[in-house]
Amino acid sequence: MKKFLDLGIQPLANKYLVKKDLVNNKKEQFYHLEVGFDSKSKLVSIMNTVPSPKMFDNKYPYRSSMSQTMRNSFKKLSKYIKKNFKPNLILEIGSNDGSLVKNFDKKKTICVEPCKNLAIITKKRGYKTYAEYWNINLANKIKSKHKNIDLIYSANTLSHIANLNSVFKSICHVLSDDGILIIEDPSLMECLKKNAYDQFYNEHIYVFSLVAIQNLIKKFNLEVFNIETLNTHGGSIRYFIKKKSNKKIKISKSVKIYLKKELKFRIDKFKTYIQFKKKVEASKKKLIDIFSKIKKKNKKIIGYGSTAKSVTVLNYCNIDKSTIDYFIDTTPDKTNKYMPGTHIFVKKYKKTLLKDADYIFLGAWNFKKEIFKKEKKFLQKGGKFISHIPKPCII
Ligand code: JHZ
Repeated sequence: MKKFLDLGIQPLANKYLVKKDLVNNKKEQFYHLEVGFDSKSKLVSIMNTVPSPKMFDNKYPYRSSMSQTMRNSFKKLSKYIKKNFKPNLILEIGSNDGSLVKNFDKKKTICVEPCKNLAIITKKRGYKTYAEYWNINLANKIKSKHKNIDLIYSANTLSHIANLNSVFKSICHVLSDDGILIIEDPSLMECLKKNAYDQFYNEHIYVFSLVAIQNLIKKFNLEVFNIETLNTHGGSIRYFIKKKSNKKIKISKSVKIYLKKELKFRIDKFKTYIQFKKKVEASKKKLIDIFSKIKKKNKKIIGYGSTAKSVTVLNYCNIDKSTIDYFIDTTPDKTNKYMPGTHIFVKKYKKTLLKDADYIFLGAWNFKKEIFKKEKKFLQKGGKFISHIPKPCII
């Protein structure tokens, strides 16, 4: 693993603090966020990992159902799965608050979600839910209780697990021979193109490319047979994977096409990452410059969407509550709390709060379209957003 980027000392991106923590001067956990490239496997990953139980516990705040974009994306996918694969039994790894499984029959769906506060949601809705981490022990347990799992789905989860060999071994163990594995995670090429360095934080241990996924899964006699590119989370890839022994499914042209694009982009070369690092450092300077010019004019800035990504940006660029008064967010477990590291307060989203601001920092830049539609009036009245993607600018 060769290091190419240093994003400084960072707090855990989803560890929100309450007032008592600040009063008692509670010690937050920090880690050094460095990103590296493995020239053999072509994997890009953070270099200092945090143990899963420290990140995914019984207070995990992120909920995938908080955006219309994600709800629509899951609904569309569920229709596609039903039509094309007609699965007997679906297993979702990292089911979060059930935004995908709610589109499927309770009797035909199994959830795996280690965050107990989220697992309880799908359990209460009647879905069989294992509130455990995905590993071979759990795979054994599931295999002994459920037969013929022919579809496994996992969105924005596998990139959060350090031991990928254990991940794929466990998947192969439970997936039927003619079963399908669908995984979905941010695309490395999109991340590099958009200069989205904030895709790196303690939970995003990996940002995958097709090249790296292919290298990883071939050891397990798995192969990608189709690729879909998505606009979600700043540009994601949906990989459709099968066992090599299953000859009934043909490999779609989409795989070769995407691979060609990645290689043309030189995703497999260390030099590409050195160029990225330079762009990231320039982006930091520019963003700090934009903020300081606005503050010199005594204007008020608030943040919109208290994302894990914005925790990376704010801590990397040393932007704190002297610059951003507060954030607004719709997530119940983030509001009335303080953001990790910077301790910027998060208020419950209310449209009227926007009137209060001269500028809004777009923490949830990946939902720009949805948010701009929702806040049309603010924009029409001359309200300005600040975004750091793809380049720091005022919109
Ligand atoms: P969003 C999380 O990352 C963490 P984050 C995790 N590690 C991961 O991989 C991705 O998700 C998938 C709010 N919001 O999805 C809700 C509004 O307030 O970009 C969320 O707090 N109003 C699991 O945190 C945040 O913005 C809105 O209208 O970077 C969006 O977070 C909308 C649309 C969102 O993920």
